[in-house]
Amino acid sequence: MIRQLSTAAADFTAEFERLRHWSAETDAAIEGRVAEILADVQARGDAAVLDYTARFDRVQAAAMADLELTQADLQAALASIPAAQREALQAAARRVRAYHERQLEASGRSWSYRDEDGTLLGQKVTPLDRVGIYVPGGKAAYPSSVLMNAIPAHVAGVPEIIMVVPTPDGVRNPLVLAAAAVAGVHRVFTIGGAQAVAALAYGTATVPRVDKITGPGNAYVASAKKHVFGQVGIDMIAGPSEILVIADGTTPPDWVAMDLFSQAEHDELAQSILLSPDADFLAAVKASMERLLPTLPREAVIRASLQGRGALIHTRSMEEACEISNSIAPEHLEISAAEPARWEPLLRHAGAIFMGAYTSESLGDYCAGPNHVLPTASTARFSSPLGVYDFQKRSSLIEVSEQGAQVLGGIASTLAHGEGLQAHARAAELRLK
Ligand code: HSO
Ligand code: ZN
Repeated sequence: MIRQLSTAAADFTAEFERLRHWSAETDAAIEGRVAEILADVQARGDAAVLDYTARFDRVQAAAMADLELTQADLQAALASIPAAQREALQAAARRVRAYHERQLEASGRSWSYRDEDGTLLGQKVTPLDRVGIYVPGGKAAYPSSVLMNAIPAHVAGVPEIIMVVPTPDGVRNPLVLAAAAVAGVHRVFTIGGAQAVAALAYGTATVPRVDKITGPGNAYVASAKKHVFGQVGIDMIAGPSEILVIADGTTPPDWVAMDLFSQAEHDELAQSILLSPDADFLAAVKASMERLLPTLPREAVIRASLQGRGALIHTRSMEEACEISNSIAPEHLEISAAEPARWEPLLRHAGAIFMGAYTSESLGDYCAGPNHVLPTASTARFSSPLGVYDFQKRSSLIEVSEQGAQVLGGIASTLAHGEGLQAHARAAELRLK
């Protein structure tokens, strides 16, 4: 069901490299199709979006306005779902909001100072004017992802959050719409695919052009986001989900087995890896996996994921497990150990670090508070979770005093002459007394 490796084995490096390799093969056919759709929406606007929505989602509408939901629709969806679901969405939203409000306070505020000449220098932080959130329609329609995208935008102060969500055959997902109500989404259009990304990126008569598009999607959506990047901002192109667990052998094996399954059940291409220096524990987890897997409805997806990209790795030590984890830079990293704080300083690259036996990754997916939109495919080496900062931008502020102009003018003038730029030099010199 899952390969077993040992760092002490002679073939470990080769086996490990094979495990690490994953290519998001870009399908030329998809790229070409997406380029056509984008160009068509850019040229024909609403009419093109309506045509594609009729063709791909089998939803006929006379006008784009008919594909926009009202706040009353969202509230009706919220009222329609079971009370337990509604309360869980609200509880999750409160925690996610509280976390992102801390993020805003810690790193999302403007600052400035005056130097010794009275010159003011600073950084002004402003929210984006308008953002678009893509929500997939089919099997990957996660209400939790609506919260994770919209709440940081809301906390950042974005005044217009526009969600697009396809409704194949006109079927709406009430949980997704309820989550949009809870998260404070301002407008919702029931469109999807590359045509929805194009509508958000270029704007149409009905869909306003946004400044940034976030949210997951299928290969067409991912390709469309790549194409429009530059015209608008995008969050990231997320790959399949990944979990890496480092265990010291003190966690119940069933817990670890289920945590590995939890990401494997997202996708046949998801990756689940367990590292432990305790061989008996690895065997116990393997036994748990064999016993528990047949009890899960998504058994087939999990099995394919584990067979394809999963591994149980016996390491020489916890330190070595941490090194291997750093070389993978996983999206989710569980340090399932009695003293997680002892190992945490050794962990440098991960989208999110879950510490201790009680911290199942799934709690982070829904309601712990931090964002579940995380860097995948080793990009945690250089990128961060989706956050308030993704919905803000920074402007530098400079106000030079008369005295400051005397000091800076000399420096700037000298450097400008060095670059052969007379107007620059004279602009600085004119202000010298
Ligand atoms: N683990 C997924 C997020 C998610 N899980 C949504 C359940 N629902 C990506 O990190
Ligand atoms: Zn998940």
